[in-house]
Amino acid sequence: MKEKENHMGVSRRDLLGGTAKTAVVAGMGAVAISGTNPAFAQDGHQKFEMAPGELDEYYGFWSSGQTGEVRILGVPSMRELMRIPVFNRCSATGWGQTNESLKILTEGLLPETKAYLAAQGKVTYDNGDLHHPHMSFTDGTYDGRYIFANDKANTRVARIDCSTMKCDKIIEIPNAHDIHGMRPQKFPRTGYIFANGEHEAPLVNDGEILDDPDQYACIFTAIDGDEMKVAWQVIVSGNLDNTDADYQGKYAFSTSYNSEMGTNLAEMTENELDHCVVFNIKAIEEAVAAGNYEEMKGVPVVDGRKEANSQFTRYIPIPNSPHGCNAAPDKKHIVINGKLSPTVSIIDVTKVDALFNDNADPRSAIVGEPELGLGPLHTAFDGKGNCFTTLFLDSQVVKWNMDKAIQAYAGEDVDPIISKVDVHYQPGHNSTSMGETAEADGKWLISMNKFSKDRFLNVGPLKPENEQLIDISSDEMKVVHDGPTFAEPHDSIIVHRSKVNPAIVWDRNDPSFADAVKQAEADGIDLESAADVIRDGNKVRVYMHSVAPTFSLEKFTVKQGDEVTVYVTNIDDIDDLTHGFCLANYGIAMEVGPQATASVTFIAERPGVHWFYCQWFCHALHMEMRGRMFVEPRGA
Ligand code: K7E
Ligand code: CUA
Repeated sequence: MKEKENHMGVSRRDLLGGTAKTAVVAGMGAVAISGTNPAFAQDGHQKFEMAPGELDEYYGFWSSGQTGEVRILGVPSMRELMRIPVFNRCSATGWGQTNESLKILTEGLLPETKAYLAAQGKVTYDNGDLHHPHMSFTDGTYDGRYIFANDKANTRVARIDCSTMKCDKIIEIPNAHDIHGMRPQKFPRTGYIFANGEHEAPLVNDGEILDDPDQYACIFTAIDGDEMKVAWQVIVSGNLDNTDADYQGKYAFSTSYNSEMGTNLAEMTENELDHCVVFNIKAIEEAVAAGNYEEMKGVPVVDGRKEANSQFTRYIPIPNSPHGCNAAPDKKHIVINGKLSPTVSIIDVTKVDALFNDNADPRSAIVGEPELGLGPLHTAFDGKGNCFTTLFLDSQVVKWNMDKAIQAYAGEDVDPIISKVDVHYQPGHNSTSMGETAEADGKWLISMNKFSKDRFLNVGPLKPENEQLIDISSDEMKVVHDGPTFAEPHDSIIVHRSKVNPAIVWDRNDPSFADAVKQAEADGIDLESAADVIRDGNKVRVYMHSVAPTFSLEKFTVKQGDEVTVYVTNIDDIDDLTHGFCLANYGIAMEVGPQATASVTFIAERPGVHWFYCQWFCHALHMEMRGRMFVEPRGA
């Protein structure tokens, strides 16, 4: 586990007195993960409204779909706390423009992608489709190190460092197409990130094979989450959708639709049964260690297709085009959500060994298949034996009991369904507090609904989506809050705040600006006291530091056509004192957090006087925090 110093100095909050201390006195300071806390009780349901200054019990990490970022919300208040740019271009922070972010956005791209982008006059993509943010695990629960997230649009996986809450690595996945389902290994630790390539394509996709779907395949990928490198891949039959890992560290499970391997809707939905692919991690690791693989684009690839009959995979038939894949906190069951079937299928992981060792009938691992309603997509858990499944077509969430579903499947006359609640409208993912870990605590459920329709003021043809907060502390689920959000939070996780411990200011040794530190050393510059301009041919490096409300350089001069790099080091060392550097009419703006260095490179093609200013409000004299760049015209 990576440790970072948190600079727990004097904070503005401490100085302001009041709220934080009052909250501690009221019992919010150190919250046990389970049990009833009086600070969170409210008439008839759990308390979800936070008074001004009150802190939430949980961090929510939200995807944003085609927006490409990760969002942090406070749960249960549903207040949006922060946005973390990942696959998108962010005007406020300079993500996608600063040298530090461009390094992260470009270093993991494949050579052919770089060539494609270069032909577009770009160095990186500026869109993404981020569906699934999930935290790293140690021993079956969140460990607060990282958030991982997929990009379905451009086949990438990103990592967010939870000490800074900034993206620190992005890799493109070779051989696969369009990463969709993605989950971290739960045990013994993360470990691997399992990532599903959703769309099938020729294995060598160089144009040699085109309209010949028989030669297409899908790829399952295991990424080393510490190194952010692909460890191995498996070729599979059918399209891969969602995935999850067991609590034993033995298997990963992926839902797979289109077992027909069709390319249009009619073909893809023909079969009544599709499947869940089970990946045997040890068997794959042993084959890779023994050299029994094919290397493709530098990655070991093994053949786990149905017809290959290997020890790498098993295919459990599931009705029909299954979607969500959710490991229960009982550490024993995996719930596969039927989508086009009104059922979910329950896999008992203790019965999976026999599928590999004794070639048992794959369906023998199914121990329950309750019929829940129309369009089951995803299931979450309360840690008390109950499950919550979204019903897309019914616009409901159904609460059902795992044991009773298993008893009913065994022939007993019991009804596993406990209750249903209407949600508004068409839910996709749902998530419960700590629900994808062994520490599921059964307090809150978020239903992430694809349509809000009439729930909010009309804002034109494009409407927000609607995430509803549901109190699940009793058998009757209560919708207590509507939360409109912009496109498109597929998925979220709700992490107890005791698991997350972000830094207050940046660590001067943070690797994200190590290149700037190295360049400054080579130039003989001390970044923290810099006010220098270094000319190196037609390259100019401008070093300045900021301390509210000033930049250390009020002006600097370059020549038209120079390649200019501006390095700004924010030496303010207290919380919440971010500066910015915005160079007007040059299209440049970046955030510089306390104790961080940020840099940006541009060609000074515009002669004249150009103001730069701080665009993050930092001080009563923030407007005065500015300076001039003089650009001498060519030939002057
Ligand atoms: Cu169901 Cu991309 Cu997780 Cu959306 S996927 S709902
Ligand atoms: Cu510095 Cu605003």
